[in-house]
Amino acid sequence: MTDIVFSGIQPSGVLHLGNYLGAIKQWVDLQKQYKSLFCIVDLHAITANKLPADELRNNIFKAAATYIACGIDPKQSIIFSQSTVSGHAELCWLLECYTPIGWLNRMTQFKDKAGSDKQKASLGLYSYPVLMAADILLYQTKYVPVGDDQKQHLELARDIASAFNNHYKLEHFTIPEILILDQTSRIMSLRDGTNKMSKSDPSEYSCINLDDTDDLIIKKIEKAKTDSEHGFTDLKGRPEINNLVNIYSALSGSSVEKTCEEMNKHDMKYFKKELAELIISIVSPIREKINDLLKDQSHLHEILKNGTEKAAEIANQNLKEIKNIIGFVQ
Ligand code: AQP
Repeated sequence: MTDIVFSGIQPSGVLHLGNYLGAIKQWVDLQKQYKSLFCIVDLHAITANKLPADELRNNIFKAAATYIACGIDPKQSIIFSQSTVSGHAELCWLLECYTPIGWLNRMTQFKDKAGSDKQKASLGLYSYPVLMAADILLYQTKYVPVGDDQKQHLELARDIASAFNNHYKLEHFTIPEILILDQTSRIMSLRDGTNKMSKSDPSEYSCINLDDTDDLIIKKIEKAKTDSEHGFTDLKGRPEINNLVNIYSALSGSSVEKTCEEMNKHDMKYFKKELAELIISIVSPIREKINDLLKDQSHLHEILKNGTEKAAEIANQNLKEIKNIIGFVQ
């Protein structure tokens, strides 16, 4: 059996440069080598801030368009939305019954996202990592390409898979492995280099969205927080400039050392101009392709429906085996 790659992004907003560099960029390469499923994880998107229905629907189509615009080929990979394959929610319930509450209490993302009043957070936000484990284990996934923030959730998915296998003394679930790109595993906010770039950041200038206009990108980079008086010799203790150099180096393919050496010959204004141009050279063609694809929503819908059919076939077979192992009469 060929190894399976699975990953997903929440349609909780417009996808950004962090999503691209931390996740999607490696999906594009992996799809050539492995059977790949790229999911729009809409069930996850209702665990915290619930968007109006029309906005969520638009975000789902936009996420599909973004995957394709970034280079995911629907002929090669399975693109679909999570809520259209009922096996995700079904397996989530089954796995919850093998997951001790103590394991969930350790999850730092819940602590961050629940805010100060945890009693008001939804049960869905609390059990989010079990749904993520179900997403992965449903397809007997071998590799999960994600950003650094998902490391703890992936460890939990491995623990849950092992707990199930050990309980029935068999090797049913493939134990998934995380794939993280060292350099770009955590792209930080342009306004605060200690926080990750995030769709839900209230500051518009914290994030480069993949549908930003060229002018907006220039503005966001001009406004990006830096400490211009220090040059590029030592980046230690300078999270904002470190982040910008990291983005420059990831997009240009030049090492951080080389980038610093080159930029040391110039001032911060020059660096920001070069960085904005580089980002535009990557984001502008993506934005144009997204806008093009969005003109034909029924075509995007067809791609998603086709993906659902293929994903459900794998999921249903696995679910049948899991239910049989547990002892359900079907
Ligand atoms: N800043 C980032 N740097 C590197 N990778 C990132 N990812 C997200 N932000 C960064 C990776 O993108 C994939 C999808 O993440 P997600 O959007 O489903 O959830 P998230 O990590 O919670 O992202 P956001 O932007 O912060 O969303 P909201 O604000 O809605 O919660 C994952 O592989 C993630 O690691």
